[in-house]
Amino acid sequence: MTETTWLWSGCIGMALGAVALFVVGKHRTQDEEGHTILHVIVPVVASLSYFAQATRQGSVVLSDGREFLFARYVDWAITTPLLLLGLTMTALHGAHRRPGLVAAILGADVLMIVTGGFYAASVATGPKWIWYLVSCGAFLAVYAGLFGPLRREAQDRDPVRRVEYGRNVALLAVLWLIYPVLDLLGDSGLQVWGPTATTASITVLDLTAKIVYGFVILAGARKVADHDLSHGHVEPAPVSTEAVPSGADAHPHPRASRTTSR
Ligand code: RET
Repeated sequence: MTETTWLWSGCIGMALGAVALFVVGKHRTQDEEGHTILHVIVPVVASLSYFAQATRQGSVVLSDGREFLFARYVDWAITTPLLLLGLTMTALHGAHRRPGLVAAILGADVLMIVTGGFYAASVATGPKWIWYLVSCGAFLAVYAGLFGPLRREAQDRDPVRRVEYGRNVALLAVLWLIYPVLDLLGDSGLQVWGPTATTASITVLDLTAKIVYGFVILAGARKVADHDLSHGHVEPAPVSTEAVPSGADAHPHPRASRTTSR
């Protein structure tokens, strides 16, 4: 298969995956609705990025003759924060809690992708490896957030959420670890293999990290929603939540929140 065929496979695979995730996704609670929306948007963005790459609108030829597929990094800059947002929603029972922590994890992630893009676009060797190291530093900061404070938050929640978070973060961490290795060995880095092999392996990995991972998350979100609904402490998705003062219980019983006096 040529590089372009791989790119078209990514475009079509992501589009079909988005439709499948949309069909299986449910909206019974705000949490479940949030996960469904996130895991449909992610492959839609990726499909468009693969379209741009396949039609050569999402790439430029660098002065050393390599092709820099910048649409790949634009895709990752949008989709990786969305995937992490899903994890924070599970750990925090809604991403509105600890906004500073959520912003730190998502901010480090965007920094990782942007500096990774500069690495891939570098022609001069010195700056290239500095960008790579900075990107890896930001990657470590993301992992520190996920396995430190966010995991502690998940452990303080109900057993269903705790198990969901543990499984999801482990799967995400393993899949994401492969990206810097592939990009290092590919044509942006040590050039152990060429552009076609790089694109082929990244396409397969992307489909796994977005579509397969999306199915796993939506199945888990269904279990969490079943648990929440059976305990009766969630509001249905279309009902808006009331503002919660800092430090107050963010999930009072629906009836209790209605009787709160001003
Ligand atoms: C780069 C190269 C520089 C060093 C590091 C990288 C990490 C990239 C990652 C990408 C994840 C992408 C996903 C996309 C699909 O959903 C930029 C390759 C650390 C972790 C999950």
